[in-house]
Amino acid sequence: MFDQLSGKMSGVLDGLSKNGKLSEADVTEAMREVRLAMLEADVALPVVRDFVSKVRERAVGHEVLDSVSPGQAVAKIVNDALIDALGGAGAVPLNLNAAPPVPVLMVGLQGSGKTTTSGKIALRLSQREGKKVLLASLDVYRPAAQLQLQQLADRVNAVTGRVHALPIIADQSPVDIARRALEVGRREGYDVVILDTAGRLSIDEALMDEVREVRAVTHPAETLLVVDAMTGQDAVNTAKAFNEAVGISGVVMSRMDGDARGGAALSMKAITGAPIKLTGSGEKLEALEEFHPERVAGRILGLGDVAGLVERASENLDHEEGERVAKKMLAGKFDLDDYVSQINQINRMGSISGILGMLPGMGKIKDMLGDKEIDTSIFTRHKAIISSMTKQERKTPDIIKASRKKRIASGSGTTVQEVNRLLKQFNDMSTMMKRISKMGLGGLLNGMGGAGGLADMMKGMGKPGGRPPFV
Ligand SMILES: Nc1nc2c(ncn2[C@@H]2O[C@H](COP(=O)(O)OP(=O)(O)O)[C@@H](O)[C@H]2O)c(=O)[nH]1
Ligand SMILES: [Mg+2]
Repeated sequence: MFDQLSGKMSGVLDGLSKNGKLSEADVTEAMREVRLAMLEADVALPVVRDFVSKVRERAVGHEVLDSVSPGQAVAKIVNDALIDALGGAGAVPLNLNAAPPVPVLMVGLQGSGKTTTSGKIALRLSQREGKKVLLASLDVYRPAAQLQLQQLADRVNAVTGRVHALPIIADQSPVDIARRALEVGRREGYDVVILDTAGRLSIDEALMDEVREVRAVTHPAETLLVVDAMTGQDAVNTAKAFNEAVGISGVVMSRMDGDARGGAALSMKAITGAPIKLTGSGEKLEALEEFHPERVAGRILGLGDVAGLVERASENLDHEEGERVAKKMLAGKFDLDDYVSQINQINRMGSISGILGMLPGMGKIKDMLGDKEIDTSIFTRHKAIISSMTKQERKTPDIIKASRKKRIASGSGTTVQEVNRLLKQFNDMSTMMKRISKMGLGGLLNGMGGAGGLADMMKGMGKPGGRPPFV
Protein backbone atom coordinates (compact mmCIF):
# COMPACT_ATOMS: atom_id res chain seq x y z
CA MET A 1 0.00 0.00 0.00
CA PHE A 2 1.22 3.50 -0.87
CA ASP A 3 4.60 2.13 -2.02
CA GLN A 4 4.57 3.64 -5.46
CA LEU A 5 3.03 6.92 -4.34
CA SER A 6 5.49 7.13 -1.49
CA GLY A 7 8.48 6.57 -3.77
CA LYS A 8 7.36 9.30 -6.15
CA MET A 9 6.32 11.84 -3.53
CA SER A 10 9.52 11.55 -1.56
CA GLY A 11 11.43 11.80 -4.85
CA VAL A 12 9.72 15.09 -5.69
CA LEU A 13 10.33 16.54 -2.24
CA ASP A 14 13.96 15.39 -2.21
CA GLY A 15 14.41 17.23 -5.49
CA LEU A 16 13.00 20.43 -4.01
CA SER A 17 15.19 20.18 -0.91
CA LYS A 18 18.36 19.93 -2.98
CA ASN A 19 18.03 23.53 -4.15
CA GLY A 20 18.96 26.22 -1.67
CA LYS A 21 16.57 28.54 -3.43
CA LEU A 22 13.20 27.86 -4.99
CA SER A 23 11.37 29.75 -7.67
CA GLU A 24 7.69 29.72 -8.43
CA ALA A 25 8.52 27.69 -11.53
CA ASP A 26 10.22 25.02 -9.39
CA VAL A 27 7.08 24.71 -7.29
CA THR A 28 4.89 24.53 -10.39
CA GLU A 29 7.03 21.76 -11.83
CA ALA A 30 7.00 19.86 -8.54
CA MET A 31 3.22 20.16 -8.33
CA ARG A 32 2.91 18.79 -11.83
CA GLU A 33 4.80 15.71 -10.68
CA VAL A 34 2.74 15.43 -7.49
CA ARG A 35 -0.42 15.60 -9.60
CA LEU A 36 0.78 12.76 -11.82
CA ALA A 37 1.86 10.65 -8.87
CA MET A 38 -1.54 11.04 -7.21
CA LEU A 39 -3.47 10.25 -10.38
CA GLU A 40 -1.34 7.14 -10.88
CA ALA A 41 -2.13 6.15 -7.31
CA ASP A 42 -5.82 6.24 -8.27
CA VAL A 43 -6.74 9.31 -6.21
CA ALA A 44 -10.03 10.80 -7.47
CA LEU A 45 -9.51 13.68 -9.91
CA PRO A 46 -11.39 16.41 -7.95
CA VAL A 47 -9.38 15.48 -4.86
CA VAL A 48 -6.11 15.76 -6.77
CA ARG A 49 -7.07 19.14 -8.23
CA ASP A 50 -8.04 20.51 -4.88
CA PHE A 51 -4.90 19.14 -3.22
CA VAL A 52 -2.51 20.54 -5.79
CA SER A 53 -4.11 23.97 -5.94
CA LYS A 54 -4.12 24.27 -2.14
CA VAL A 55 -0.49 23.29 -1.83
CA ARG A 56 0.56 25.54 -4.66
CA GLU A 57 -1.29 28.52 -3.23
CA ARG A 58 0.39 28.12 0.14
CA ALA A 59 3.81 27.32 -1.30
CA VAL A 60 4.37 30.23 -3.66
CA GLY A 61 4.07 32.88 -0.93
CA HIS A 62 7.17 34.92 -0.05
CA GLU A 63 7.49 33.55 3.45
CA VAL A 64 7.95 30.08 1.96
CA LEU A 65 10.09 30.77 -1.11
CA ASP A 66 12.36 33.18 0.73
CA SER A 67 12.69 31.07 3.86
CA VAL A 68 15.97 29.50 4.93
CA SER A 69 15.07 26.05 3.65
CA PRO A 70 12.23 26.47 1.17
CA GLY A 71 12.32 22.77 0.19
CA GLN A 72 11.47 21.76 3.71
CA ALA A 73 8.84 24.44 4.00
CA VAL A 74 7.12 23.04 0.91
CA ALA A 75 7.47 19.51 2.28
CA LYS A 76 5.67 20.60 5.41
CA ILE A 77 2.86 22.14 3.37
CA VAL A 78 2.50 18.90 1.39
CA ASN A 79 2.54 16.88 4.60
CA ASP A 80 -0.20 19.05 6.14
CA ALA A 81 -2.32 18.83 2.99
CA LEU A 82 -1.97 15.03 2.97
CA ILE A 83 -3.07 14.85 6.60
CA ASP A 84 -6.09 16.99 5.72
CA ALA A 85 -7.00 14.79 2.77
CA LEU A 86 -6.71 11.69 4.92
CA GLY A 87 -9.12 13.15 7.46
CA GLY A 88 -7.14 15.45 9.77
CA ALA A 89 -4.69 14.68 12.56
CA GLY A 90 -5.48 11.91 15.02
CA ALA A 91 -7.37 8.66 14.68
CA VAL A 92 -11.16 8.90 14.95
CA PRO A 93 -12.20 6.32 17.54
CA LEU A 94 -15.32 4.19 17.30
CA ASN A 95 -18.22 6.01 18.85
CA LEU A 96 -19.79 3.74 21.46
CA ASN A 97 -21.44 6.52 23.44
CA ALA A 98 -24.89 5.07 23.83
CA ALA A 99 -26.77 3.00 26.35
CA PRO A 100 -25.65 -0.63 26.23
CA PRO A 101 -26.08 -2.81 24.34
CA VAL A 102 -24.59 -0.38 21.80
CA PRO A 103 -25.57 -1.44 18.26
CA VAL A 104 -22.85 -1.32 15.59
CA LEU A 105 -24.06 -1.90 12.04
CA MET A 106 -21.66 -3.33 9.46
CA VAL A 107 -22.52 -2.63 5.82
CA GLY A 108 -20.82 -3.09 2.47
CA LEU A 109 -20.64 -5.15 -0.68
CA GLN A 110 -20.29 -8.91 -0.65
CA GLY A 111 -16.72 -10.01 -0.07
CA SER A 112 -15.57 -6.61 1.18
CA GLY A 113 -14.64 -8.08 4.56
CA LYS A 114 -17.68 -7.28 6.75
CA THR A 115 -17.83 -10.59 8.57
CA THR A 116 -14.07 -10.79 9.14
CA THR A 117 -14.02 -7.18 10.35
CA SER A 118 -16.92 -7.87 12.72
CA GLY A 119 -14.83 -10.59 14.34
CA LYS A 120 -11.78 -8.32 14.46
CA ILE A 121 -13.72 -5.51 16.12
CA ALA A 122 -15.20 -7.98 18.63
CA LEU A 123 -11.69 -9.16 19.50
CA ARG A 124 -10.41 -5.62 19.89
CA LEU A 125 -13.30 -4.41 22.06
CA SER A 126 -13.32 -7.47 24.28
CA GLN A 127 -9.55 -7.69 24.62
CA ARG A 128 -8.65 -4.03 25.08
CA GLU A 129 -11.74 -2.60 26.68
CA GLY A 130 -13.15 -5.65 28.41
CA LYS A 131 -16.43 -5.34 26.51
CA LYS A 132 -18.88 -8.17 26.24
CA VAL A 133 -19.79 -8.45 22.57
CA LEU A 134 -22.66 -10.20 20.77
CA LEU A 135 -22.23 -10.92 17.07
CA ALA A 136 -25.35 -11.34 14.94
CA SER A 137 -25.41 -12.32 11.29
CA LEU A 138 -28.27 -10.80 9.30
CA ASP A 139 -27.13 -12.61 6.18
CA VAL A 140 -30.09 -14.88 5.59
CA TYR A 141 -29.32 -15.50 1.94
CA ARG A 142 -26.28 -17.64 2.46
CA PRO A 143 -26.61 -20.21 5.27
CA ALA A 144 -22.83 -20.52 5.37
CA ALA A 145 -22.54 -16.83 6.23
CA GLN A 146 -24.24 -17.28 9.59
CA LEU A 147 -22.03 -20.26 10.38
CA GLN A 148 -18.95 -18.26 9.37
CA LEU A 149 -19.78 -15.59 11.94
CA GLN A 150 -20.56 -18.23 14.56
CA GLN A 151 -17.12 -19.80 14.03
CA LEU A 152 -15.42 -16.40 14.23
CA ALA A 153 -17.24 -15.69 17.49
CA ASP A 154 -16.06 -19.02 18.88
CA ARG A 155 -12.47 -18.24 17.93
CA VAL A 156 -12.59 -14.82 19.56
CA ASN A 157 -14.33 -16.22 22.60
CA ALA A 158 -11.59 -18.79 23.03
CA VAL A 159 -9.20 -15.84 23.46
CA THR A 160 -11.21 -13.37 25.52
CA GLY A 161 -14.20 -15.33 26.87
CA ARG A 162 -16.52 -12.39 26.30
CA VAL A 163 -17.79 -12.82 22.74
CA HIS A 164 -20.70 -14.91 21.50
CA ALA A 165 -22.78 -15.30 18.37
CA LEU A 166 -26.54 -14.89 18.43
CA PRO A 167 -28.01 -18.40 18.15
CA ILE A 168 -29.19 -19.07 14.60
CA ILE A 169 -32.95 -19.45 14.07
CA ALA A 170 -33.99 -20.47 10.57
CA ASP A 171 -36.34 -18.38 8.43
CA GLN A 172 -36.12 -15.13 10.37
CA SER A 173 -35.91 -11.89 8.39
CA PRO A 174 -32.89 -9.59 8.83
CA VAL A 175 -35.02 -7.07 10.71
CA ASP A 176 -36.33 -9.78 13.06
CA ILE A 177 -32.81 -11.03 13.71
CA ALA A 178 -31.66 -7.49 14.46
CA ARG A 179 -34.52 -7.01 16.95
CA ARG A 180 -33.80 -10.34 18.58
CA ALA A 181 -30.07 -9.50 18.81
CA LEU A 182 -30.79 -6.30 20.73
CA GLU A 183 -33.26 -8.11 22.98
CA VAL A 184 -30.75 -10.83 23.82
CA GLY A 185 -28.09 -8.15 24.21
CA ARG A 186 -30.19 -6.33 26.78
CA ARG A 187 -31.28 -9.43 28.63
CA GLU A 188 -27.82 -10.98 28.84
CA GLY A 189 -25.90 -7.82 29.63
CA TYR A 190 -23.86 -7.32 26.46
CA ASP A 191 -22.02 -4.02 26.02
CA VAL A 192 -21.97 -4.06 22.23
CA VAL A 193 -24.05 -5.84 19.58
CA ILE A 194 -22.42 -6.06 16.15
CA LEU A 195 -24.91 -6.54 13.32
CA ASP A 196 -23.24 -8.09 10.29
CA THR A 197 -25.45 -7.51 7.25
CA ALA A 198 -25.56 -9.37 3.95
CA GLY A 199 -23.85 -7.79 0.99
CA ARG A 200 -24.56 -7.88 -2.71
CA LEU A 201 -22.18 -8.09 -5.60
CA SER A 202 -23.12 -4.56 -6.55
CA ILE A 203 -25.24 -1.79 -5.12
CA ASP A 204 -28.97 -2.31 -5.65
CA GLU A 205 -32.16 -0.91 -4.21
CA ALA A 206 -33.18 -4.09 -2.39
CA LEU A 207 -29.89 -4.06 -0.47
CA MET A 208 -30.22 -0.40 0.44
CA ASP A 209 -33.85 -0.86 1.53
CA GLU A 210 -32.89 -3.70 3.79
CA VAL A 211 -30.04 -1.77 5.40
CA ARG A 212 -32.25 1.29 5.86
CA GLU A 213 -34.91 -0.83 7.53
CA VAL A 214 -32.43 -2.45 9.93
CA ARG A 215 -31.00 0.96 10.68
CA ALA A 216 -34.40 2.41 11.47
CA VAL A 217 -35.19 -0.43 13.87
CA THR A 218 -31.85 -0.53 15.69
CA HIS A 219 -30.56 3.10 15.74
CA PRO A 220 -26.91 2.06 15.55
CA ALA A 221 -24.28 4.22 17.26
CA GLU A 222 -21.99 3.41 14.35
CA THR A 223 -22.81 2.44 10.78
CA LEU A 224 -19.48 1.21 9.50
CA LEU A 225 -18.95 0.71 5.82
CA VAL A 226 -16.36 -1.93 4.98
CA VAL A 227 -14.65 -1.41 1.62
CA ASP A 228 -11.90 -3.33 -0.09
CA ALA A 229 -8.88 -1.06 -0.54
CA MET A 230 -7.82 -3.11 -3.54
CA THR A 231 -10.83 -1.89 -5.53
CA GLY A 232 -9.43 1.67 -5.64
CA GLN A 233 -11.85 4.20 -7.13
CA ASP A 234 -14.69 1.68 -6.91
CA ALA A 235 -14.30 1.68 -3.14
CA VAL A 236 -14.85 5.42 -3.16
CA ASN A 237 -17.90 5.14 -5.45
CA THR A 238 -19.33 2.41 -3.22
CA ALA A 239 -18.82 4.60 -0.17
CA LYS A 240 -20.50 7.53 -1.88
CA ALA A 241 -23.52 5.42 -2.81
CA PHE A 242 -23.88 3.88 0.65
CA ASN A 243 -23.51 7.25 2.31
CA GLU A 244 -26.18 8.81 0.14
CA ALA A 245 -28.58 5.88 0.47
CA VAL A 246 -28.26 4.95 4.14
CA GLY A 247 -25.73 7.29 5.77
CA ILE A 248 -22.49 5.97 7.21
CA SER A 249 -20.56 7.13 10.26
CA GLY A 250 -17.20 5.67 9.41
CA VAL A 251 -15.23 3.58 6.94
CA VAL A 252 -13.16 0.48 7.49
CA MET A 253 -10.70 -0.18 4.66
CA SER A 254 -9.88 -3.85 4.42
CA ARG A 255 -7.05 -5.48 2.48
CA MET A 256 -4.56 -2.70 3.15
CA ASP A 257 -2.02 -5.54 3.06
CA GLY A 258 -2.51 -5.88 -0.70
CA ASP A 259 -0.63 -3.92 -3.32
CA ALA A 260 -3.35 -1.32 -3.74
CA ARG A 261 -2.13 2.06 -4.87
CA GLY A 262 -3.65 3.92 -1.95
CA GLY A 263 -5.77 6.43 -3.82
CA ALA A 264 -9.00 5.32 -2.16
CA ALA A 265 -7.70 6.25 1.28
CA LEU A 266 -6.80 9.72 0.06
CA SER A 267 -10.17 10.30 -1.63
CA MET A 268 -12.49 8.82 0.96
CA LYS A 269 -12.91 11.78 3.31
CA ALA A 270 -13.35 14.38 0.58
CA ILE A 271 -15.87 12.34 -1.42
CA THR A 272 -17.96 10.86 1.42
CA GLY A 273 -17.30 13.11 4.41
CA ALA A 274 -16.95 9.96 6.53
CA PRO A 275 -13.61 9.34 8.24
CA ILE A 276 -11.64 6.15 7.82
CA LYS A 277 -11.69 4.76 11.35
CA LEU A 278 -10.01 1.40 10.99
CA THR A 279 -7.99 -0.56 8.48
CA GLY A 280 -7.63 -4.30 7.98
CA SER A 281 -4.26 -5.66 6.97
CA GLY A 282 -4.71 -9.40 6.80
CA GLU A 283 -6.98 -12.36 7.35
CA LYS A 284 -5.94 -12.87 10.96
CA LEU A 285 -8.25 -11.56 13.65
CA GLU A 286 -5.49 -9.37 15.07
CA ALA A 287 -4.98 -7.62 11.74
CA LEU A 288 -6.99 -4.48 12.50
CA GLU A 289 -5.41 -1.07 12.99
CA GLU A 290 -6.58 2.40 13.88
CA PHE A 291 -6.21 4.87 11.03
CA HIS A 292 -3.86 7.72 11.97
CA PRO A 293 -3.78 10.24 9.07
CA GLU A 294 -0.58 11.90 10.28
CA ARG A 295 1.24 8.56 10.39
CA VAL A 296 -0.02 7.57 6.95
CA ALA A 297 1.06 10.95 5.56
CA GLY A 298 4.49 10.35 7.07
CA ARG A 299 4.71 7.00 5.35
CA ILE A 300 3.66 8.47 2.02
CA LEU A 301 6.39 11.11 2.27
CA GLY A 302 9.02 8.58 3.31
CA LEU A 303 9.19 10.03 6.81
CA GLY A 304 8.36 6.65 8.27
CA ASP A 305 5.89 5.71 10.95
CA VAL A 306 8.04 5.19 14.00
CA ALA A 307 5.11 5.66 16.35
CA GLY A 308 3.25 2.85 14.57
CA LEU A 309 6.31 0.63 14.63
CA VAL A 310 6.86 1.05 18.35
CA GLU A 311 3.19 0.35 18.94
CA ARG A 312 3.34 -2.79 16.83
CA ALA A 313 6.48 -3.91 18.65
CA SER A 314 5.01 -3.40 22.08
CA GLU A 315 1.86 -5.25 21.09
CA ASN A 316 3.56 -8.21 19.50
CA LEU A 317 6.74 -8.76 21.43
CA ASP A 318 6.67 -10.90 24.48
CA HIS A 319 8.08 -8.49 27.03
CA GLU A 320 9.09 -10.97 29.70
CA GLU A 321 10.73 -13.19 27.14
CA GLY A 322 12.60 -10.18 25.71
CA GLU A 323 13.90 -9.29 29.12
CA ARG A 324 14.91 -12.86 29.91
CA VAL A 325 16.92 -13.16 26.70
CA ALA A 326 18.50 -9.73 27.18
CA LYS A 327 19.70 -10.79 30.63
CA LYS A 328 21.24 -13.97 29.25
CA MET A 329 22.94 -11.98 26.52
CA LEU A 330 24.47 -9.67 29.10
CA ALA A 331 25.60 -12.66 31.15
CA GLY A 332 27.22 -14.18 28.06
CA LYS A 333 24.95 -17.23 28.31
CA PHE A 334 22.92 -16.88 25.13
CA ASP A 335 22.17 -20.34 23.66
CA LEU A 336 20.45 -21.73 20.57
CA ASP A 337 17.07 -21.86 22.29
CA ASP A 338 17.36 -18.13 22.93
CA TYR A 339 18.21 -17.62 19.29
CA VAL A 340 14.98 -19.39 18.28
CA SER A 341 13.06 -17.22 20.70
CA GLN A 342 14.51 -14.13 19.00
CA ILE A 343 13.49 -15.44 15.59
CA ASN A 344 9.96 -15.97 16.86
CA GLN A 345 9.83 -12.40 18.16
CA ILE A 346 10.90 -11.02 14.80
CA ASN A 347 8.35 -13.16 12.97
CA ARG A 348 5.58 -11.93 15.22
CA MET A 349 6.19 -8.36 14.06
CA GLY A 350 4.90 -9.26 10.60
CA SER A 351 6.62 -9.06 7.26
CA ILE A 352 10.09 -7.57 7.23
CA SER A 353 9.36 -5.31 4.27
CA GLY A 354 6.26 -4.08 6.09
CA ILE A 355 8.50 -3.12 8.98
CA LEU A 356 11.00 -1.45 6.64
CA GLY A 357 8.21 0.69 5.23
CA MET A 358 7.66 2.12 8.69
CA LEU A 359 11.26 3.21 9.14
CA PRO A 360 12.23 6.75 8.12
CA GLY A 361 14.17 6.86 4.86
CA MET A 362 13.70 3.15 4.26
CA GLY A 363 11.14 3.70 1.52
CA LYS A 364 13.90 3.87 -1.07
CA ILE A 365 15.57 0.70 0.11
CA LYS A 366 12.19 -0.93 -0.15
CA ASP A 367 11.85 0.38 -3.70
CA MET A 368 15.17 -1.21 -4.58
CA LEU A 369 13.80 -4.50 -3.40
CA GLY A 370 10.81 -3.98 -5.64
CA ASP A 371 7.90 -6.29 -4.98
CA LYS A 372 10.14 -8.95 -3.56
CA GLU A 373 9.62 -9.76 0.06
CA ILE A 374 12.89 -9.91 1.97
CA ASP A 375 14.00 -13.49 2.18
CA THR A 376 13.28 -14.67 5.70
CA SER A 377 13.46 -18.34 4.80
CA ILE A 378 16.86 -18.43 6.49
CA PHE A 379 15.06 -18.06 9.83
CA THR A 380 12.75 -20.94 9.00
CA ARG A 381 15.73 -23.11 8.07
CA HIS A 382 17.62 -22.15 11.19
CA LYS A 383 14.60 -23.07 13.26
CA ALA A 384 14.35 -26.42 11.49
CA ILE A 385 18.02 -27.15 12.12
CA ILE A 386 17.84 -26.18 15.78
CA SER A 387 14.71 -28.25 16.33
CA SER A 388 16.60 -31.32 15.11
CA MET A 389 19.13 -30.90 17.89
CA THR A 390 18.93 -32.49 21.31
CA LYS A 391 18.39 -30.33 24.35
CA GLN A 392 22.03 -30.78 25.32
CA GLU A 393 23.21 -29.71 21.88
CA ARG A 394 21.13 -26.56 21.99
CA LYS A 395 22.56 -25.58 25.37
CA THR A 396 26.19 -26.39 24.52
CA PRO A 397 26.64 -26.31 20.75
CA ASP A 398 30.38 -27.00 21.17
CA ILE A 399 29.64 -30.73 21.48
CA ILE A 400 28.25 -30.85 17.93
CA LYS A 401 30.94 -32.68 15.93
CA ALA A 402 30.86 -34.46 12.57
CA SER A 403 28.47 -37.34 13.30
CA ARG A 404 26.01 -35.13 15.16
CA LYS A 405 26.12 -32.63 12.30
CA LYS A 406 25.20 -35.37 9.84
CA ARG A 407 22.28 -36.48 12.00
CA ILE A 408 21.01 -32.90 12.45
CA ALA A 409 21.29 -32.16 8.73
CA SER A 410 19.30 -35.22 7.73
CA GLY A 411 16.77 -34.68 10.52
CA SER A 412 16.09 -31.11 9.35
CA GLY A 413 16.24 -31.75 5.63
CA THR A 414 19.28 -29.50 5.28
CA THR A 415 22.97 -30.07 4.62
CA VAL A 416 26.04 -30.34 6.84
CA GLN A 417 27.28 -27.10 5.26
CA GLU A 418 24.15 -25.29 6.39
CA VAL A 419 24.52 -26.68 9.88
CA ASN A 420 28.13 -25.48 9.86
CA ARG A 421 27.13 -22.03 8.72
CA LEU A 422 24.53 -21.72 11.46
CA LEU A 423 27.03 -22.88 14.11
CA LYS A 424 29.67 -20.48 12.84
CA GLN A 425 27.23 -17.59 12.87
CA PHE A 426 26.07 -18.49 16.33
CA ASN A 427 29.66 -18.77 17.49
CA ASP A 428 30.45 -15.27 16.20
CA MET A 429 27.38 -13.97 17.97
CA SER A 430 28.40 -15.60 21.24
CA THR A 431 31.98 -14.32 21.03
CA MET A 432 30.66 -10.83 20.52
CA MET A 433 28.30 -11.12 23.45
CA LYS A 434 30.97 -12.57 25.71
CA ARG A 435 33.24 -9.69 24.84
CA ILE A 436 30.48 -7.27 25.74
CA SER A 437 29.74 -9.04 28.99
CA LYS A 438 33.46 -9.12 29.94
CA MET A 439 33.56 -5.37 29.72
CA GLY A 440 30.98 -5.57 32.45
CA LEU A 441 27.93 -3.44 32.69
CA GLY A 442 29.97 -0.46 33.92
CA GLY A 443 32.51 -0.72 31.15
CA LEU A 444 29.76 -1.15 28.64
CA LEU A 445 27.94 1.93 29.83
CA ASN A 446 31.17 3.93 29.65
CA GLY A 447 31.94 2.56 26.26
CA MET A 448 28.50 3.38 24.98
CA GLY A 449 28.39 6.85 26.44
CA GLY A 450 26.68 6.31 29.76
CA ALA A 451 23.00 5.82 30.42
CA GLY A 452 20.97 5.33 27.31
CA GLY A 453 23.68 3.07 25.91
CA LEU A 454 23.40 -0.46 24.66
CA ALA A 455 22.55 -1.93 28.04
CA ASP A 456 19.63 0.42 28.44
CA MET A 457 18.47 -0.36 24.96
CA MET A 458 18.55 -4.07 25.71
CA LYS A 459 16.68 -3.58 28.92
CA GLY A 460 14.21 -1.32 27.18
CA MET A 461 13.56 -3.65 24.32
CA GLY A 462 11.36 -5.90 26.37
CA LYS A 463 9.17 -3.14 27.68
CA PRO A 464 6.06 -1.53 26.21
CA GLY A 465 7.23 1.22 23.93
CA GLY A 466 10.74 -0.17 24.16
CA ARG A 467 12.82 -0.57 21.09
CA PRO A 468 12.70 -3.84 19.22
CA PRO A 469 16.12 -5.44 19.02
CA PHE A 470 16.76 -4.64 15.37
CA VAL A 471 15.80 -0.98 15.13
N1 LIG B 1 -5.77 -10.08 2.91
C1 LIG B 1 -6.87 -9.72 3.56
N2 LIG B 1 -7.98 -10.48 3.44
C2 LIG B 1 -9.09 -10.09 4.10
C3 LIG B 1 -9.13 -8.92 4.89
N3 LIG B 1 -10.38 -8.80 5.40
C4 LIG B 1 -11.08 -9.86 4.93
N4 LIG B 1 -10.33 -10.65 4.14
C5 LIG B 1 -10.71 -11.88 3.42
O1 LIG B 1 -11.69 -11.56 2.45
C6 LIG B 1 -12.62 -12.61 2.28
C7 LIG B 1 -14.05 -12.12 2.41
O2 LIG B 1 -14.26 -11.63 3.71
P1 LIG B 1 -15.67 -11.66 4.44
O3 LIG B 1 -15.45 -11.09 5.79
O4 LIG B 1 -16.31 -13.00 4.36
O5 LIG B 1 -16.48 -10.62 3.54
P2 LIG B 1 -18.04 -10.25 3.60
O6 LIG B 1 -18.70 -10.93 2.46
O7 LIG B 1 -18.07 -8.74 3.42
O8 LIG B 1 -18.57 -10.65 4.93
C8 LIG B 1 -12.24 -13.64 3.33
O9 LIG B 1 -11.50 -14.66 2.70
C9 LIG B 1 -11.38 -12.88 4.32
O10 LIG B 1 -10.46 -13.71 4.97
C10 LIG B 1 -7.93 -8.12 4.99
O11 LIG B 1 -7.85 -7.08 5.65
N5 LIG B 1 -6.84 -8.58 4.30
MG1 LIG C 1 -20.29 -11.77 5.37
